[in-house]
Amino acid sequence: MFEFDKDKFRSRFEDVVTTLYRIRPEDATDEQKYYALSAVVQHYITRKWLETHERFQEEDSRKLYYLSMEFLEGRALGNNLINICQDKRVREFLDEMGISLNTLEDQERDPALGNGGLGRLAACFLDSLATLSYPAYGCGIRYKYGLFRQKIVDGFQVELPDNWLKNGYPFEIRRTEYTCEVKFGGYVETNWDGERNHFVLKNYDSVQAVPYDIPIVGYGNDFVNTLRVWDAEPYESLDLDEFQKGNYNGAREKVNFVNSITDVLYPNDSNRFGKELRLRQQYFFVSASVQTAIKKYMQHHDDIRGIRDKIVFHMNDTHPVLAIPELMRILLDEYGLDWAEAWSLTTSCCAFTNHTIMSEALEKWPRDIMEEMLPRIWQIISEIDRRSKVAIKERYGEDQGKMYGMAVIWDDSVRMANLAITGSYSVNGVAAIHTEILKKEVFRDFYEMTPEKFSNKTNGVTQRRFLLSANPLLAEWITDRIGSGWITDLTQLAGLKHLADDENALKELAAIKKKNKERLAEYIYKNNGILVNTDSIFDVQVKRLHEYKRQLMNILHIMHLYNRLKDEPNLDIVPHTFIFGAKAAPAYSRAKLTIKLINAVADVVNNDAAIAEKLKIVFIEDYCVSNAELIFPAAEISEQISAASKEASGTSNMKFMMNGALTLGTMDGANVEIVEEVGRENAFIFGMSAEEVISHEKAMDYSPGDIIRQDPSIRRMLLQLVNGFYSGDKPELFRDIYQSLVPVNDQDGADRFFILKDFSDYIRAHEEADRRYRNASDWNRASLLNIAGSGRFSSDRTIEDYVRDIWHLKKLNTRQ
Ligand code: 26W
Repeated sequence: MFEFDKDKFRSRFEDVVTTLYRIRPEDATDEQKYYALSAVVQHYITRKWLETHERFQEEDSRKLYYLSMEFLEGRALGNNLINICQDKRVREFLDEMGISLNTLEDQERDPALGNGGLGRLAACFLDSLATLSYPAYGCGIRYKYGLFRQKIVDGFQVELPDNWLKNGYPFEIRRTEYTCEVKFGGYVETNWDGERNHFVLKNYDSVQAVPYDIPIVGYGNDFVNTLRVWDAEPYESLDLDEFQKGNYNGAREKVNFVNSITDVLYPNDSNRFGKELRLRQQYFFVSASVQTAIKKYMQHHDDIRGIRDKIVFHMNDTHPVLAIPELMRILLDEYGLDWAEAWSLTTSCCAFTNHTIMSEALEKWPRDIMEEMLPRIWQIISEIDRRSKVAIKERYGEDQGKMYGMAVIWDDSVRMANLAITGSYSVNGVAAIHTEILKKEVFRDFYEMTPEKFSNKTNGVTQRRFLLSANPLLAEWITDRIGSGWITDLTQLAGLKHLADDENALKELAAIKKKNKERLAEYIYKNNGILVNTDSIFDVQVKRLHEYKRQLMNILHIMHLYNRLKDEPNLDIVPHTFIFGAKAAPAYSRAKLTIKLINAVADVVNNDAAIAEKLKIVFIEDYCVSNAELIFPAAEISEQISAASKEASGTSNMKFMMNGALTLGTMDGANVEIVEEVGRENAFIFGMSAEEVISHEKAMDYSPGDIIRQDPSIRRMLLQLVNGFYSGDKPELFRDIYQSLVPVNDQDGADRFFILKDFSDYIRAHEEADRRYRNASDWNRASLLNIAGSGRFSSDRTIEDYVRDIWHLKKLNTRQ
């Protein structure tokens, strides 16, 4: 195993400081030292990266192209040092130079090229693919601005641009030699050559797709895969004619138009929006990725038909689904295959994962936008639609229901999920209950027609980042007890189960949790100016703000508890610190209002001396991957409280579990499988089941009217939303939230996500947690059993499932 040599490391580090900044090392700022250290690490990584790719060629291995609009990677320096197993040595070397590695790591801006679950899952997958030595490429977009930075101003979310590339990103390499052309607009000319039609795009706009490669380092195996993110550049950086005419804006117009394609990540994570630029982003990176994959293949092969054995394109939700018609275009128009052969190749190379059942998230693109922007792609989609309708008719005759259910084009809009399933050999959900809902509800017709395509692949998360790196105290404790095998085989955590009755071990575990709570308390004091009691229960809900995730139910419960405390100041509850972290899509006003409500309640409760510190509420600003790594190790209760059937899987639930927090949640998404692993006695489960929720939705027979009428404490709590209790001289501020819950009549669909229906059971679950927490060894025992039971939720297991059933990749062992 290679090891950094102290002196070599020091001289290289100091050389780089001087080379990059023409200053003496001792004069460098922390940020400059961060860049220099990153360059030293990148220097080492690129050699292994090159070797890995030379092996790819030699082995002619089957490769995965994971197409995703989002990769929420988080900081790279610390993770890369850990994965090349040099973190401890480098920390020592720097210590001797009077430099703190943590301080340098804190200089790095999170590459926040994603919104939430889908983007972070893609990042965990890349870490596992590299650690398991599978040849794979992440394919995405190099957004100049990632997910907005969140500032809380007077309790309200304010969005700030995330100019993460301001001072450059030390782990990317611009690969100009792989630049390719992406065509937009124009029209299709059809030429008959006596035998077949040739489709030629004319009068189109060309955009240069320039790739930037980011190394994805495997843990301890010197295996380095590539995340390739594409940037859009104009062929002409200035329109001289316009310039000569003095039309300076005109001269830059085209340039700006092209550059804007990759300017910014759309900050919506569960509701579509028909913005043309979004479609342009989707086609841009998909076309560049598919073209390059085919070009790379044909450099080492002479028969395009062999791609079925050597290439698999995996589509991370519907956003990259234009890969299907794009591959068809290349096979038909550039390789002259006939439709049947091209289709058979395409459908054997494409696979699709669905991540949500929320109807508002299922993408549909109007014909006019698609046809004008992508005339050839539109033609191919139309032909795919025509042929699939013929097949459906052959199979089911004049069954309009089936036709409507599976049509790719309907009412002049392209249903991207139907295109995905029609054009893929594999379709999977991301947790057992979610996949069952896809089969029985959302994609029922497709499942009936092609059941063999469907499978479940329960999500997972990488323990390298979310345990080894985020929670070094626990990682060391585990390694001391069962060795370090868990780092690449998390199922070995089961070896901790026998400690469940070892009081001494449980005390050590509690001490580690306490230290992590103190670390988070320090962060909260620094950023929020709030002093939290580290002997209180740390009860955490961190995820995107969305009504179906029911952060509103969480804050309503706190309001309800506060009312009880005001009525009975001596109410015997364990001191509680409720911690929230959540970004709301900028256009999602009710989500933003919920953030304001959480902060408004916090202001009142946190400044109420009468309740004697029994309750504290903290809203962590700008929730992202790097502060998440501080939060999971400190948590004791993991709030996973979505209305059952709505959360496809969840992944924060897994990160909390492997850090010893107990799940308080509904039987939704992967919570179901977490409970299967640890038993209901080591979690706090409440609320309706997915079946109950779905049947109420179908019957449209739920209204919270009775619940409100029968429970004065509920009425009191709801009235506080509109009587100024939390909004002072703006009593109407939270009216919209009040109206979303309180029906005008029993048919108006109030309380869409059944908050009031599940409320009393939610209170019961919290009271049970309060009771259990008082018995420290019982709690620590449950905490240990959650850690020990988390093995299944490693993304390594998930990747092995995908490889076994869908991708059929072979490991490529580099180490000689
Ligand atoms: C069109 C706008 C848009 C953007 C992103 C719609 C939908 C999305 C994503 C699919 C939303 C998302 O992140 N889904 C989450 O994916 C996680 C990874 O599988 C799951 O764990 C979460 O349950 C799911 O909400």
